[in-house]
Amino acid sequence: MFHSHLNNVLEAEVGIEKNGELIGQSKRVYPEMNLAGDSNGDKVVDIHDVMRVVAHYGKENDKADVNKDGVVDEADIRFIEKNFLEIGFDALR
Ligand SMILES: [Ca+2]
Ligand SMILES: [Ca+2]
Repeated sequence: MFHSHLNNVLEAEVGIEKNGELIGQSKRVYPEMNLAGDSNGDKVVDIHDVMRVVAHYGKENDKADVNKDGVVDEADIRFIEKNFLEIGFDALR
């Protein structure tokens, strides 16, 4: 692994072999979007992120401000709700 490179690794099959024939397949992955809501940076969107947003609700807090609009509010809760229990590729499993 090189320094300054991201550690994220995603293994994905982009084609399936069926009866000796390769069948194409495409997958779209949006790691950044999938992890919107991870306010504590542990690569998992869960109750701890909700608690952080609630603790800073109505205030300025860079980490709890998921959508980076300058205030911690309902919109940030919605991001967590949307991605609840999403796990990052580089999360400890
Ligand atoms: Ca988290
Ligand atoms: Ca916000």
